[in-house]
Amino acid sequence: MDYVPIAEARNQPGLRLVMNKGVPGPWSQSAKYVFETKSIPYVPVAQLGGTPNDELYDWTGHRNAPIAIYDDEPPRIGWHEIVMLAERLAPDPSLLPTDSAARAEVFGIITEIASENGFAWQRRLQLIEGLNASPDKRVQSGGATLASRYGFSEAALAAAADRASEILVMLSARLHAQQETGSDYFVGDTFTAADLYWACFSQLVAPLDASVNRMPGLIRDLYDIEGTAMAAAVDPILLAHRDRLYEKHLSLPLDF
Ligand SMILES: N[C@@H](CCC(=O)N[C@@H](CS)C(=O)NCC(=O)O)C(=O)O
Repeated sequence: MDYVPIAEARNQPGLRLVMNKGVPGPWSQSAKYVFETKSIPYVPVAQLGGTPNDELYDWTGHRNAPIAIYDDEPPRIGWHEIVMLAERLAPDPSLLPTDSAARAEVFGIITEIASENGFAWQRRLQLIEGLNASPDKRVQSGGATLASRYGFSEAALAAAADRASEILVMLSARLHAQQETGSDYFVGDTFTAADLYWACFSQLVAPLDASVNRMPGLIRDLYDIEGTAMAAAVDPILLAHRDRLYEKHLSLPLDF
């Protein structure tokens, strides 16, 4: 990704998208694909995980990613507001069903995957534990920063595997039920934001192969759950769905 320096990006009109640099952070990757799917051009800007990002804070009031800044509108940081911005800028192709009940299902699914205390939140608590255990002081310091930003505690960590597994089981049950009705997608029979978010967040249990995902080895090892108690919750249908989504709807290799 050819990131544009903050000083340059902040004076430009149009869409600027701040993303985690150097790792396929799933919130950032999802935001990237949301805009890409709709062919909305953006200026890519880098956020460095686990660091203060003071220049970013000075511009947007935020230190993490993603952040979508459109013209002189307020920065958008949550997945929902980012999806809604994209839907406004380019309604076609829509990533949301036209039917309200189906839309509620899409939002509910992404909430379970990506919102506070959802699947990825739990996985991040586990990743932070891994970073804290590193002998490398810089890695440890990054872990400490993330711990303070994202609600790390021993009690939260202790509950993380069960909470994350429960959500994975819900997602796979849903895919099985959909398949029985003849659909290859989470909601209805078209590609929606729920599929897009799952594809990106699935990396947190099964990162894509190094041939299409050149992520740092340390983070890859932390993302990978093979051999852990959570592995049983990853029904093969979840990964088959993800693979199909990248094949049909999302560009590879991953770019970060
Ligand atoms: N605000 C986003 C979530 C953003 C988020 O959790 N970002 C994390 C992804 S791991 C991040 O940038 N972490 C690196 C850091 O805080 O330095 C949303 O609610 O959709």
